[in-house]
Amino acid sequence: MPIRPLVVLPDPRLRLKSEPVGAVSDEIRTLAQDMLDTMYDAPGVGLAAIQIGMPKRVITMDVSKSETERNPLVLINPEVVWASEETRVYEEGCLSIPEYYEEVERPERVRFRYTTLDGETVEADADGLMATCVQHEIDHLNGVLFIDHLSKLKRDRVTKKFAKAAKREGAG
Ligand code: K1U
Ligand code: ZN
Repeated sequence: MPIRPLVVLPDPRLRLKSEPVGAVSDEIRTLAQDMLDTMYDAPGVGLAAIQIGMPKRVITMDVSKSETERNPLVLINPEVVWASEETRVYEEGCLSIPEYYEEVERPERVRFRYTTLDGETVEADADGLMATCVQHEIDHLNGVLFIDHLSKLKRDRVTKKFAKAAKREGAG
């Protein structure tokens, strides 16, 4: 299955609001498989479709600790339906902002609803890395990046660094 190139900051596609998926078609099944392959190859624990240039509300995740046993998840049209008042801080990374990590505060636990590849609507509860990851990925579907949760100073610094690198590569 093809590994797709990752969309990286400052690509404006990362700021798009992704479109809801209607019926689960073969096109969506292929997209989900390509996303899983791309996520495992990166490697990452999550991926949103826009990170491979597809503005559709699809995310993949695998937060299992084991390197030998995979637990792939495909979430279509995911939404948070409840979030705890308690928060936790976790050092996040993003495949679209390579090699940059910062602590982000988010709700500690969430309940989320999504459609499966079988077209079933389900709800699930998450805590720990799973809760952090599903919120990070749903943010991507709304054009929000984890750096938007940081101070303006930090956000501006990293944005400028990636803009400069892109300009150098373009000139190169
Ligand atoms: O959406 C993305 O950019 C993927 C991102 C998801 C994420 C990471 C950490 C906290 C919240 C969301 C990543 O997967 S970055 C890579 C990463 O965290 C990782 C890579 C290999 C092993 C373990 C973690
Ligand atoms: Zn990300």
